[in-house]
Amino acid sequence: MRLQTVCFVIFVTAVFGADVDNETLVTFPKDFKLGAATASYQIEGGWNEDGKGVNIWDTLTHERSQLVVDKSSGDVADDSYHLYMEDVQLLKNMGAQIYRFSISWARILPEGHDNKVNQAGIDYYNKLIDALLDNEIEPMVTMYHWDLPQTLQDLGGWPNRELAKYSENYARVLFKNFGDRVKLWLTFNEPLTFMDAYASETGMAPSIDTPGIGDYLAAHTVILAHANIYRMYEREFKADQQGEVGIALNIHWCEPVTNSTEDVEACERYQQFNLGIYAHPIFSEEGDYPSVLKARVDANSAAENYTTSRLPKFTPDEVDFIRGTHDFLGLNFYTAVTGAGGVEGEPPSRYRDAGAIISQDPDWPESASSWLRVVPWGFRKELNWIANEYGNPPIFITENGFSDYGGLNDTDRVLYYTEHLKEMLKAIHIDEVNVVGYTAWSLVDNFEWLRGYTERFGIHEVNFNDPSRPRVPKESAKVLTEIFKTRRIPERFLD
Ligand code: GBH
Repeated sequence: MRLQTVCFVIFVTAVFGADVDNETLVTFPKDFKLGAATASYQIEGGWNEDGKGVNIWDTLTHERSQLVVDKSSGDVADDSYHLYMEDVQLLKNMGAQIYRFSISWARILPEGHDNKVNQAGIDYYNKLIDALLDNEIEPMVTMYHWDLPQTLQDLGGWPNRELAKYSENYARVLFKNFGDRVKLWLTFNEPLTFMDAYASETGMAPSIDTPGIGDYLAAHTVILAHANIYRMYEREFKADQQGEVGIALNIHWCEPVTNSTEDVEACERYQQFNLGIYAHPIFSEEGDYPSVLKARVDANSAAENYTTSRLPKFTPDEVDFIRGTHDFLGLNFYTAVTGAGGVEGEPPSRYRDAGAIISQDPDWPESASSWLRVVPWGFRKELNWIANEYGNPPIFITENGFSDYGGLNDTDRVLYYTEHLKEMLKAIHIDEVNVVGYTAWSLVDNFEWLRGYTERFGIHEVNFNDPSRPRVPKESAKVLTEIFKTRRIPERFLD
């Protein structure tokens, strides 16, 4: 940020920031959008119905089911392929303004390529989108939430750079068919998570063990794919459709274990290696990967006797092409970690390249998920870090949520939501971070990837033993309903 801007921001904050009254502080801004989120493979089922092609999660759950803790699959899941009207009804009951869902690539393009479009897939999403709009719920569409068509995996998956072109062709089919009604698009969900699917043979699909190499190749293709899609929308659709295109990135806040320079810098590197790897090329003014990422991967590669760096390079033209390809930043925020200076992890690996010892504070409250502890203040800090690093872009909270082992009386989840929303409102009203919307993860209990149906993130309970998959509101759904309808944090949750 330029010095003038910094001074202006300090001045504005000093004059207005401190002056937020208590009522404003717990109230959502007028245009702020509230709703809930899901993803295709986690809820749809209908895995082989009406011409859908096979994707990498079908393959993993069918052929390597030992990787899923309860050996379950998304074959039926919440059966939203048939029961989508029930999902719409839940959203309507809650007073949700927006629903974030994802489209199954292989349901639209069974073989991954755009030569063959599956009309039944188009019809399904048309029905869902129309039902949402009939109920005044805005659709927000994720184009890719991890369910890659198997045919494209057979070509190498994301490390194959041709996928940047195939993604653009897929996205064009979506804009053509749905862009008249869908105005909010996310190209990718959590590329940080699915790049890791190329760093371990027991990780998410496709579970390929090429750490420190395949994961960086995947990231590189995804960034190019995102930019291709954004630029193609600009050229071919934007004037007509007037929509917005973003990307959903995930990050944990990193709290340095001490305030020593080593620990503070370790957390800074953590942010750059996990968020900056995607956000810097797209959202920063200078573009390209963060310099600390380039320097460290290049140096480690040389030290490990690789002639060329394990981190692919963008050409100057590519840097310019990618820079600025955003209308907003989607943020999935769940938890925090602690960071200390030091190097651990096997060479080669992204974890080792980052040069930070990452852990969690045992005092932070737990959830059912090993990685998720409850650290609401980390949310406010992360939002400020992003606003400061990338010039305060519009941020849409695309995911935020808590896991337990099930049950309607989910007091811990209620507390998770109210505390995180309060921290987010402080970031908005006191820190003037430009947060524009929030979708809770998740509308319904669903297939939690390698954790199967054991860890529950839903605000509605689903009985997966009942063929009719009944959805029942948990306490958290009731509290969020109250929040969505009153557009403020209820008095009883304020201290
Ligand atoms: C999101 O990922 C996903 O977008 C969503 O589909 C998912 O259901 C939701 O969160 C809840 O998990 O098992 O210790 O190896 C959140 C980021 C990245 C968290 C991968 C879990 C695996 C940790 N996730 N991570 S571990």
